[in-house]
Amino acid sequence: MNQEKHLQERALLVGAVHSGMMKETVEEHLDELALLAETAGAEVVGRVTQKRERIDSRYFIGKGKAEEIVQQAKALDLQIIIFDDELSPSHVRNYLKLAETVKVMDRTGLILDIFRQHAKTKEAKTQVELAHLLYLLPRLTRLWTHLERQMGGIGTRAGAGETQIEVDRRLIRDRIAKLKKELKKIDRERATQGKRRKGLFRVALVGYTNAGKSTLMNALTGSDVVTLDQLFATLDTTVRTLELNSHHKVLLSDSVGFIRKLPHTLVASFKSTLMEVLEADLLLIVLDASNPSVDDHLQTVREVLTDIGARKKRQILVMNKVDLIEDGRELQGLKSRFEEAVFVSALNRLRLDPLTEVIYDVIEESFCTRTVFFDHTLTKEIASVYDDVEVLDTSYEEDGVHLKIRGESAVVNRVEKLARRGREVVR
Ligand SMILES: Nc1nc2c(ncn2[C@@H]2O[C@H](COP(=O)(O)OP(=O)(O)OP(=O)(O)O)[C@@H](O)[C@H]2O)c(=O)[nH]1
Ligand SMILES: [Mg+2]
Repeated sequence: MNQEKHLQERALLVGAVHSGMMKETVEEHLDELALLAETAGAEVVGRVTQKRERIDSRYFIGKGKAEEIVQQAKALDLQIIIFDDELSPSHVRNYLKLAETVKVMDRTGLILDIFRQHAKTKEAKTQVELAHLLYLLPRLTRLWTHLERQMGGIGTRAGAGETQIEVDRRLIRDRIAKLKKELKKIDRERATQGKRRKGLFRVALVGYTNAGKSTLMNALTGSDVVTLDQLFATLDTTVRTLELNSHHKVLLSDSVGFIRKLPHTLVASFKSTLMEVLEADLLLIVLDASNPSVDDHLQTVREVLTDIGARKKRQILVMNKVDLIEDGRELQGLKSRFEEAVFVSALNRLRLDPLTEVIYDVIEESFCTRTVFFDHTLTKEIASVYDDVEVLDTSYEEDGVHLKIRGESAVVNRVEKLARRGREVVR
């Protein structure tokens, strides 16, 4: 894939303001968009906000304002205008005509751009390409060559007409089908790997991008996941063993972060990376406690969890970066608002013990240890036990094979039933 970067490109940001939105919220949203733009390699030169109650069908904002913004960008010699909202295919088309040499991009395009730049592994690259093509497909028009330049990613073709577009559409659809197939294969491989680890309790770090998930992963497990003061530094899933104490270990996973208005095509295509979250027994929701938008971030994380079907999982809130909160009253305020949360500093390795203790408590609540026994002849059933739970001890007695097992209560109960039913059948 073409790794187009917007290096040295100077950008103007545009945010739409709806009635009832606080001024600070608007600014915080644009701060985030600026961070996204900078992560993608652009230099943010200016910001424009525009009151909007409804979306204009041609230019998203009113025509007059749209023309004004384009003029302003040209006068400042900027190369790119970035909208904080997703533009429809027809908005993009209209801006291509209006803005001519100045590129017009939306938030989704920008996020996809960062993902394309940061994808390193085959899995991430496949997922990002799929998301990008799904985004591109409805946006193909007669202005294809312009659009291609604007959206990047697929080889340049001069003078493309309608026929060419049809050909391109078909090529893209074929490619989408192929990528989906590849991802299915990756899913299957992951499923077999997952089976081998079934006995262990699984904890997943989830949260807003840049909250410090990877830093926490490294602090807890001594691994070396890359951490950066950038958005979406992590796009892959890493799983490591975390020893809570000499008797208990869990599997801890770190993966891609979430963001407000995360493009739906990305959520859909990152299914295999997010599998670890879906299969976890416990989620640690990591938040940057020092960020003024922390409430919004939590809300977003919950929305994405709902979207992927993981909302009902057991959760612990982890308020990270407490070292950055200098005002004692502010910290106290947060602590009383988020009573259940564990406050830590992953970077300074502060208060990590209380966190591992909370994880341990959850395991104790939901896991149990029991001894079950199977008739000697039930070899297939006995083998299946090893797949489902942790076997702490095995002894061969006259009346059968005794297994001391440990696992989630529901699974342990199921194994016990299997043993009982098996013995009845044998008799
Ligand atoms: N001051 C302070 N900075 C932290 C803390 N934890 C993480 N950071 C910094 O925050 C930035 C982001 O950290 P990461 O661990 O990469 O965050 P992430 O949640 O994995 O982010 P993505 O993978 O990009 O979604 C880095 O510059 C870290 O050094 C902390 O407790 N205190
Ligand atoms: Mg990370």
